[in-house]
Amino acid sequence: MSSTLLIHHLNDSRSQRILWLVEELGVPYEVKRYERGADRLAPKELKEVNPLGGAPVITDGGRNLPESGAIVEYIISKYGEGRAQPPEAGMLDNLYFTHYSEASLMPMLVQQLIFKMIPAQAPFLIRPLLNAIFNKISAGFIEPRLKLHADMIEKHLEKCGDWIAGGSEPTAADYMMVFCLEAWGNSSPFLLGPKTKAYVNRAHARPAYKRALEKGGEYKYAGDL
Ligand SMILES: N[C@@H](CCC(=O)N[C@@H](CS)C(=O)NCC(=O)O)C(=O)O
Repeated sequence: MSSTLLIHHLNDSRSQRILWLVEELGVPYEVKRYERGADRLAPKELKEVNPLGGAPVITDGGRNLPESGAIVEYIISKYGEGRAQPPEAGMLDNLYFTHYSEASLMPMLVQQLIFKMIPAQAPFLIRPLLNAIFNKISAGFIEPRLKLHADMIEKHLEKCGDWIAGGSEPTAADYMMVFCLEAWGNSSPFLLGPKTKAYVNRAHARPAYKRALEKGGEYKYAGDL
């Protein structure tokens, strides 16, 4: 059994968070790459390390750990050597945004994506009807809520400085939030404010982020906003 941290990485996915983190921290690691199928789902081999079949997963000390938030917290606490820690004044922001990213924001973004996918995948003849229905639901239900999220994030970024917890380097909250904002920016950037876009681009400019892209291969959310 290898004693090196192993990152199970799926293209165009949340596992890019983990590659960015380990590159920032300088943690030795290996990558096992998985490719999405034509249906955009993960290949069945990922089920060997995660019964739910999704990425990311890490293998460390003979144990598999899925769930990106858990992985980010685990790696920072086990391998961080004091790095990626928020200043005391930013502890609550770090905690809040680390969990908000997957618990509140991603479900809204996934819902929006599904509402776009349903008409696109429907039989040609009923597509216009479904488009009209789902666009109406989206405009009335999802977009006003996403606007609340976008405004809250923008307001926070107006006051926190470069990184969410107010320190001089990214913390768990940033590793978690940047992926959400990249995915959001890729599908409907118009709601995102200027500070939010600059924040994502700041992450993209970091040498460790660029090294992570080289290690991970295809990642369709890497474009600046
Ligand atoms: N909350 C989980 C979500 C995991 C997840 O949905 N991963 C996506 C990639 S971004 C995935 O593996 N999708 C392909 C599939 O489920 O087949 C996490 O943060 O790790």
